Order: sequence, then C-alpha cells, then structure tokens
Amino acid sequence: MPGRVGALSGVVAAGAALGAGELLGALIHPQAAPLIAVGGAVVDLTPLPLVEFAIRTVGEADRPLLIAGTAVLLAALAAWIGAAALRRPWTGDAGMAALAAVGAAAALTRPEAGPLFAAPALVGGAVAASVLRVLLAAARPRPAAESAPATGAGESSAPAAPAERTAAPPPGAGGPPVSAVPASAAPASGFDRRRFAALGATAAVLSAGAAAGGRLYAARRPAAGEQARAIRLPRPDSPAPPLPDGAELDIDGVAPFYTPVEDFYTIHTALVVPQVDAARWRLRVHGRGVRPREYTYAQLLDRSDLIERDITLACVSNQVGGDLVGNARWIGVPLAAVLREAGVRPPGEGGPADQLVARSADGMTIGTPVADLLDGRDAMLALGMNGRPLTAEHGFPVRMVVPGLYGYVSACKWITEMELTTFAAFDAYWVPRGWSARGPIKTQSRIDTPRAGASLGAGTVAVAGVAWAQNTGVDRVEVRVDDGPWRPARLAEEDTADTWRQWVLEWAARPGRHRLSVRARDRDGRWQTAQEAPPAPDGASGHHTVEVTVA
Ligand SMILES: Nc1nc2c(c(=O)[nH]1)N[C@H]1C(S)=C(S)[C@@H](COP(=O)(O)O)O[C@H]1N2
Ligand SMILES: [Mo]
Repeated sequence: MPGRVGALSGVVAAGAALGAGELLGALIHPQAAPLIAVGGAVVDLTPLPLVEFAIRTVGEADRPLLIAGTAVLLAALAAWIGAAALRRPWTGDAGMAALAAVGAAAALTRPEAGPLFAAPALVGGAVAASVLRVLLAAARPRPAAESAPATGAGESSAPAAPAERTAAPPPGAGGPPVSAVPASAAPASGFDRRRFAALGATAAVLSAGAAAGGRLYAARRPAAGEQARAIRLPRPDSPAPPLPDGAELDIDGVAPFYTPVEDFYTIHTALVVPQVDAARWRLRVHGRGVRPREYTYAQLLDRSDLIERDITLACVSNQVGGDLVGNARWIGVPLAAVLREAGVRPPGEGGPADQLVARSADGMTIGTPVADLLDGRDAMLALGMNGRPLTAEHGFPVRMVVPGLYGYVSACKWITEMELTTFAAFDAYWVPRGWSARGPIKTQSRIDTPRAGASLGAGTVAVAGVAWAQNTGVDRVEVRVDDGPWRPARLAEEDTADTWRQWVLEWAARPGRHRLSVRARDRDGRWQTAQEAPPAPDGASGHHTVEVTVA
C-alpha cells in the first residue's frame, strides 16, 4: 500500500513535469517539449535495423507509438522513484533531477536547439521534485494517528495538517469532517487519504491545464495548411505533357497512376510536422564556388521558368513489394537554373563541389550529387504536388524532388538552405546511420494484384502492378509462374522515364498453389537484379513474389 501511494505520487509528479514542459515548450520551440525531445533523440539514436522494423510493422503509427512508449517508460521510472522516495526523500529529488537531465540532454541535441531548449525539462524536473515532496508529505503515515485513534485520523503533529483541515473538505462535500472519521475507517498506514487525493487531483488538473495552455498557445501560430490553402500556384511555364491514353490500365487493385496526396507515403524524422511560415521563409544558397544568394517564396512563385513534371518518388526503406513509393505531378523551379544563377558548375567541368547539402527547417541534412542535379534531369525545388501547394507533411512551402534518386539523398522537405560542398567534407544525416552516401533508385517492379495469399477461382486472372526505373524508363516487364519461363507482360503507355509504369499479364490459372514473380528491364537494357538485398545501405533488391491458391 505505501509503495503504491509512493508510485502514484511519482506518476502525478512526472505528469506535472510534462505539463510544465509542454507549456514552456510551446513558448520556446515545439522540439523542446520534453516528450518530443526525448522521442526525437530516440529516433536519432535508434539503430537502423530497428528503424526499418518499425517502419515495416507500424508504418505511420510510429510517431504516436514512440511518444506513447516514451510516456509509459517515464511513468514507470517516476513510479519507481516515487516509491523509493517515500522512505528516503532525497531519492525523489535525485531521481527527478536525473530524469530532467535526460530530457534536457535530449532537447539540447535537437538540430534546432539553443540553450533555452534545456528549460522545459529542467523546470519540469524542479516541478516534479516539489510536487513529489508535497504528495509524499501527505502520504507518510502519521504516528499520532495510530497511537491515538480516538482523537481521529486528522490530528497529528504534521505541520500541514491544520491548514488542510480548514481548506480541504469543500462545502457540501457530503462527508463528515475528517476528524470525525472513526479510526477503523482510516487506511492501515494511517495517512490522510482525502488530503492526499485532493493534492494529487489538484496537481493533475494543474498539469493538464498547463499542457492544454501550451497546446492552445502553439495552435495560435498560423498552420502551414491554412497558408497553403490560400496560395494560388501560377501556371507553369513548361507544363507537363498530357498523360497519354492508356497510361492507366484501370485494373482493380493496381495503384492509381497518380497517388492522391492523402495516400502518398510520408517519411520524416520530425516528430511534429514543421509549420513553416511562407512569408518569412528564405532559401539560402552558399558554399564552395558559389555567389551566395537568397530567395523568398514569392520570388520562386514569380519566376518565369516554372516546370511541371510527373515524377515517381521512392524511399530507400521500401521493401521489395512495399508501398513506400508514389507518383505525383509536381510544379517547381528547375534546380539546375537556380544553381547556375549562383555560378555552380558540375565537378566534371571543374566545379569545386560534388555534393549539395540541403538543410531543412527541422534540421535535416540531405546530400545530393551535384553532377546529378546538372545532368539535364528535371530536378526541382517543388512548390506544388498534384496541382496544389505542398501540404505541411510533404514539405510546405518548398522541397526538393530529383528523378532517379531515393528520397533520403534528394527530396529534402521544408528546405531552407543549399550548401555546395564535397562528399569528403560532409556526411549528411543518414550516412553515419548506415545508409550509403549515394542513392540512385534501383529498378523495381511490384505485383499489386493478386495479393499475396489470395484465393482465386480457376480461369483467366489479371496479374498486374507497377514497375519503375526513374530517369531511365521501364521498357519491359516479365512475369513468371512457379518455375516456368519468364513471359512478357503488357505495358501501359509510358508517361515519362521518371514515372512508374503499370503492367498486366493475363494468366490462365489452374487449380493448386502457385508462385508469381515479376521483373523489369530499364531502357538501357539492364534487368532488375534477382539478388536479394535488404533496404540498408542503398535500397532493397530482388524479385517481388506472391503466393496464391487457385481452387
Ligand atoms: N526534412 C526532411 N526531409 C526529408 C526527410 C526527413 O526526414 N526530413 N525524409 C526523406 C525521405 S527518407 C524520403 S523517402 C522523402 C519522403 O517524402 P514524402 O514524405 O513527401 O513522401 O522525404 C525525404 N525528405
Ligand atoms: Mo526515404
């Protein structure tokens, strides 16, 4: 029983720390709030295989799950500290100080951190230690109560008791005054439950109020989504050619040619989606061999060289057969034009920089080969996706998109800076975490229908899906049933070399269990490799294979 009261006190105290932390975090920076800071540090420290496992198993629920997990761990530690502090009060102060130190360290290592980032956790820790002291003082058994039951549980020498007796029982609460409770009804440990409950509830309500206040304050900031809805994208000077007839096969179960924005996969390390104010946004270009320049959002929108292009984006973490890939119609500024304005030359022409490091509002760094950006492909600073300004999740106001490179080496969202440097001089975020510095997209194909494990009727079955080889183009897809020969699938019309291509094979399915595999060949005549590889370090490979049962 006393252990439980101590544990409960610890949890309430930790809640008070979080409430104070949320409030201060809202005033300082969203990444500085303790749970978000610790969650962010966990993301940064998590070994690669675990990140991949998380993406595979929980997908986009990873963020809320991580925050919830951090909160549960904090509650468990706080409960333990509270229970220990019941006997040895100094352990309460020490334990809460230790938790605060962890929170402060996490906050100070956030990419955007300034010295103030430590404040939410430190103040939270002080609040927690104080709340714990008050609660435990109320929870400690009172020797007087046990030795003199007749005078009532409320009579004791504890200094806080008289104040409590006048303040605690609210008028009309119904119960008799505390002092009239017969001793037999008091807890065996002899502490004043009502007083403890009142103090605990007060702390909990104040904590929730502080957290809610923080949320309200943070919500006053203009949300990027509202801004984006008010922006009208200009007509591109170079529109995308119309989608050719027959580029979409209209087969049930196959991913649509254009991925709707709300279905488009999202991958980012930020635990709170950055809300960037487009009016104050700047893009700085600087570094080796560059005349430094700065662009505003309005300047980019006003340019007379906007392009519109269909480009299929893919994540390096995508498993063979996975869905971390999507196709959109992007509008943006040609990145090559911006680089040439700043005087950038490709390394092949004597340019001193071989890597462009993009930095984002949330402190991400993404490194892209300069040669790829200047080789004529439609790399862009994207302003819009599927006819609309970018959403906050996909990088509002501006992000990079580069055909043929995985997102982690090209598609910087919420971009604020481009630095021309070298691969030798700088490792971008993912590189020390086990991913290759260069990440050209591997040619891949996926069976969308039938699904793995499907039960089918005998007869003609459409085996269909998508294949991609961005920047080169897909020119052949073949399907194999069991160990039979590879047979050519019918390809949908090609939109561009930068987009995925749908394909279908009419299969005369006979009863039994069957294995269906697919492979694609790019326009340079290179077949997708059969060699199986996991996503790390530079993208998964192998044939997508599904097993089905035909009855
Ligand atoms: N700022 C920032 N940009 C980022 C990332 C990130 O974590 N932070 N992730 C990259 C990765 S790994 C991919 S695959 C793409 C995903 O873009 P999307 O979320 O719009 O699909 O964004 C890239 N840009
Ligand atoms: Mo990615």
